[in-house]
Amino acid sequence: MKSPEWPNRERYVSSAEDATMAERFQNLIDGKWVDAANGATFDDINPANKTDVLGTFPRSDHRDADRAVEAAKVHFPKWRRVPAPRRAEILFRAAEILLRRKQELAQLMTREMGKVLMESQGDVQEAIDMLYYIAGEGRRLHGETTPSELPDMFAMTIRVPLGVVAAITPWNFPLAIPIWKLAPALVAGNTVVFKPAEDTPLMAVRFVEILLEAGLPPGVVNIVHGYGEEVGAPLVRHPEVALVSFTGSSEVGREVAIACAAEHKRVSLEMGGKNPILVMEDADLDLAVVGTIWGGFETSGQRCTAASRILVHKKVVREFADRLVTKAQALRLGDGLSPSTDVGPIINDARLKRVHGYTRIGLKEGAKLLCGGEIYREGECKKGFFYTPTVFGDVSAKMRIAQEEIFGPTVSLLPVAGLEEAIEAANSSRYGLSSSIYTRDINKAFRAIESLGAGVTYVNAPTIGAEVHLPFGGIGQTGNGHREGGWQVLEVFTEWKAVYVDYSGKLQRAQIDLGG
Ligand code: UN1
Repeated sequence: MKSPEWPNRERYVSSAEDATMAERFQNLIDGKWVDAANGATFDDINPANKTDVLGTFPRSDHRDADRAVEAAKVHFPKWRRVPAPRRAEILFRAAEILLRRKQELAQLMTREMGKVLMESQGDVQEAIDMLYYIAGEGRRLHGETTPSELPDMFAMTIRVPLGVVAAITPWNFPLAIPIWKLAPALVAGNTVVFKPAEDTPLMAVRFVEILLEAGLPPGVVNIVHGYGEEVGAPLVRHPEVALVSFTGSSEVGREVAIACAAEHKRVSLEMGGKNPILVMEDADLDLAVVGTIWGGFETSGQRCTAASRILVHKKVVREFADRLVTKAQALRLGDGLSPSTDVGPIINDARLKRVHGYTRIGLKEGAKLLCGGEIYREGECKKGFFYTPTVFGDVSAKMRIAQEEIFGPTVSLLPVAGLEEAIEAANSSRYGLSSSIYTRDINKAFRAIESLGAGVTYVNAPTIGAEVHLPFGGIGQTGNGHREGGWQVLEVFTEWKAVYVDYSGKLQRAQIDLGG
């Protein structure tokens, strides 16, 4: 079978001096912390200060993936027999530990991936919320009962686990997204091989340590660190992996899906977004501006839910643009641990260059750069990967900057003549994750709710901030029909089994005995 073509990325390699100071971390396989089979390592770098190395981590390959899957497979029969309420108690206890350690973990998260402390606190809180919510499912995991067409026959459905789950997670929500996957996987009785993003391996280690402290038996969750093309790809292809749950780019997601198709395995994909905000002529413009700032520039725009296309009614577009630019220019870039920082760095140098590349593309396409558009190297920022919050005006729906996911602090303004045109432009994207409309007109709001092609729609609120007990996911090239969050996530991590119990004591033939 052709191996997936995982995109190669440039990576920052620290000097030998940095590396000797850094703590050395390991994979977790069958309850034991171990090096990669090949002994190779990579560095975990603070994007606000590239001389700050958080640790070195194993650069695993297919041998480590094999071992981790083998361990998860061995522990599956025992783990699935632990009653679901007991499995859930472990998640509940993990939530309690996270709550106690929230500040410390948030600080570490900011150091590891850059977003401002308040947002890291939000990430840890989202993880806590999900653990509590899914822990409740331990006493539900509902199936159904339904009448049989035959007498003395009991019919019901139950949920059963799938087996070994591979969880491949991104760096932008280093705790919340792994927990979106691991919590439902575990409550349902699956065992896990967890491949965290190579940009945030330390948060993954801390989280799994907490699960162990909360009482998770060894071998139920295994971690393999490393790069997608080296350890992610063999993990996805491994025949003993029953389900792959992946969050990342649409390009890699496609390769994951193709590899899963070859083995007929279930795959849940959560991928890109190009999320629109519609600003109608009757909108509260101040509210729409602060919503755009929050949705477009938080996490430096590095969210799959980030607002990146703002479709503004022509009558108010100039005023909206002026207010937005004033606010965007006032945002202070810096280390996310500093209380004066509004926007932190981009995750790494390759991503920074990519974001800047889109500014060049926008200019070439004829969009008007209203602010930002620069790699920022002032003062302390010269040690990291910073990009100035960027607003493009006069953007049309077909331009690449209005179609492609930039995953950076770049917002495009598209003037529109009214609601119908705004909806049409919004839906001209290949993605469909989040969406929003600012209006005071209830009719327009409901028209948008009904018509926007997205898995999530907000009214008078930005595109980010989904809560854990509602289904999260998108249409088009954002996903493949599955949802995370809500009870709906259980549809990913369980199989349905239909059960018939015949208490008649004789052979009963459905469709035949009672047929006319
Ligand atoms: C993501 O960007 O990958 O709604 C997830 C939000 C967050 C989750 C974002 N709760 O923005």
